[in-house]
Amino acid sequence: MGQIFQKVQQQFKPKKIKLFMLGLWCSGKTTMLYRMKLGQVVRTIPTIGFNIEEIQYNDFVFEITESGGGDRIYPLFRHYMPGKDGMIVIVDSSDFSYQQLLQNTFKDCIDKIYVDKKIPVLILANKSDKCKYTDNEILQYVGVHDIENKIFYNIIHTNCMSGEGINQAFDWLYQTFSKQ
Ligand SMILES: Nc1nc2c(ncn2[C@@H]2O[C@H](COP(=O)(O)OP(=O)(O)OP(=O)(O)O)[C@@H](O)[C@H]2O)c(=O)[nH]1
Ligand SMILES: [Mg+2]
Repeated sequence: MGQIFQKVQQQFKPKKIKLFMLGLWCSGKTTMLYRMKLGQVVRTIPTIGFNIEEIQYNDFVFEITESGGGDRIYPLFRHYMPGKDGMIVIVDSSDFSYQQLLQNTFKDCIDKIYVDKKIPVLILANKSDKCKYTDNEILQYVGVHDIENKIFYNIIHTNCMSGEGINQAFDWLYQTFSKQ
């Protein structure tokens, strides 16, 4: 009886998906994390250390980690990756500075967990209210084309202030991880 109860409980237990949210300084990581968690805009200061939150969506719990840093810290981001199921890459779509740093960090993070199965990566073209670039330019800035054989990706335009794109982002994550 206990075993049956345990099995039933297991079936209704939300599935936990662990994601690392990568982005350069001021791209809107912390604002996005709390917009996703609380549905409201929080006032942020540059993050020292990291934030981690669990967000329930249907029968999934997305555990999202995002970290502050700087050019000397980003190369260490790969150490956040073990145990992660996928990534969210958040881009300030009005500012394409430090492309090499972003691309190197992104590639290192993917290499840290890639074995033989494509890793789901959701690219959030954030600050869509100020966006100056096409989807293809944003994907090129992030460097997806260099690692296309290792990732399964999508791009969604978001605006943390209005909430644009956030439901779509959850839908994509849900659908993607439901198939795994
Ligand atoms: N216009 C606009 N501003 C945004 C948007 N998202 C975030 N911001 C602003 O961008 C600034 C930086 O946001 P943060 O969330 O602190 O950025 P971060 O990536 O966590 O920065 P670090 O912690 O320094 O790495 C803040 O002033 C936010 O209010 C957006 O969609 N549109
Ligand atoms: Mg922050």
